Amino acid sequence: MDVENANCKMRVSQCTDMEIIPIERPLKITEEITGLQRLVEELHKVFSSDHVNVQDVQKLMAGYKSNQKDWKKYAKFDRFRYTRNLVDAGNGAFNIMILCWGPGHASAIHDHADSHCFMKLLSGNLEEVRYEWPSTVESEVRKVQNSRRRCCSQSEELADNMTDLEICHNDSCHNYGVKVSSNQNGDCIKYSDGYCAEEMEEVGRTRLEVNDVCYINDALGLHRMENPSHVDSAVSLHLYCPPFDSCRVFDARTGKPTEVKVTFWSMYGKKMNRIIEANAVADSQ
Ligand code: CSS
Ligand code: FE2
Repeated sequence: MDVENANCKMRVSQCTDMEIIPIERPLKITEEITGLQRLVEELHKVFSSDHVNVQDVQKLMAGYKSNQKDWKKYAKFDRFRYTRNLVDAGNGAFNIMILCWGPGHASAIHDHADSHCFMKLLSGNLEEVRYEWPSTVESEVRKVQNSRRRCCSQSEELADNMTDLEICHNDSCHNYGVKVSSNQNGDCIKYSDGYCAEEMEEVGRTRLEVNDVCYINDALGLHRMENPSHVDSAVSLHLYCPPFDSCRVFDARTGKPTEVKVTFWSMYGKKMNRIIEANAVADSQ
């Protein structure tokens, strides 16, 4: 099974047979779906079954042709940073939301909390920048892969050959005695809080055009999104399954992760003032 047939009803780390074949090219429109409302209805139908192929979700999202009339009630901007605006809570199986990016707005480098992330550009321009995981940080998916490897004597060799890791010799570092990838001098650099720093490696850039759909999960890497325009805003449609309310962001210079809560700027077209209010609206849906 490859990524396209992976079951996105399940967390990425639980997709047992998923081969990591990145779907790099943004997907273009094939079959047309009229209106965002129809798209949401179709997604509900697909997600009512136990197995949902990644590719089926991509195709549905690609089939919707962006029309501002459909989504402008959700497109609420902030001057200072990008906003997340909930469109539909997918009966608990997925979240669909509209993200609004002012000129120059960008996300931090982040993971996707072991969920599947689908993204479609609705207006403007967005650039996706991909990164490798820092070797000092483990994703759920890597933990599961490693524990499967350890149980399988045949693959013992594979685990050792995976990367050229060095043992950290900093005895006050939390990675002491652990294999980490070293910098060019073969050192594991220690910062004041004892964290072994490792500059994050950019591995690719993709410029999205309106209506393009792309996909990422933690097995494929990390990314950050950026609106490269200093003049125009951008709007994107995101589907996450299973939904998540926190993820990790990473410092590009050191690879250090920080767990952050993700919140909604508006829900169902209504601006949120406080988190308490957001919970009240969610409960009433
Ligand atoms: N994952 C980010 C947006 S880029 S996919 C978020 O949900 O805020
Ligand atoms: Fe993301």
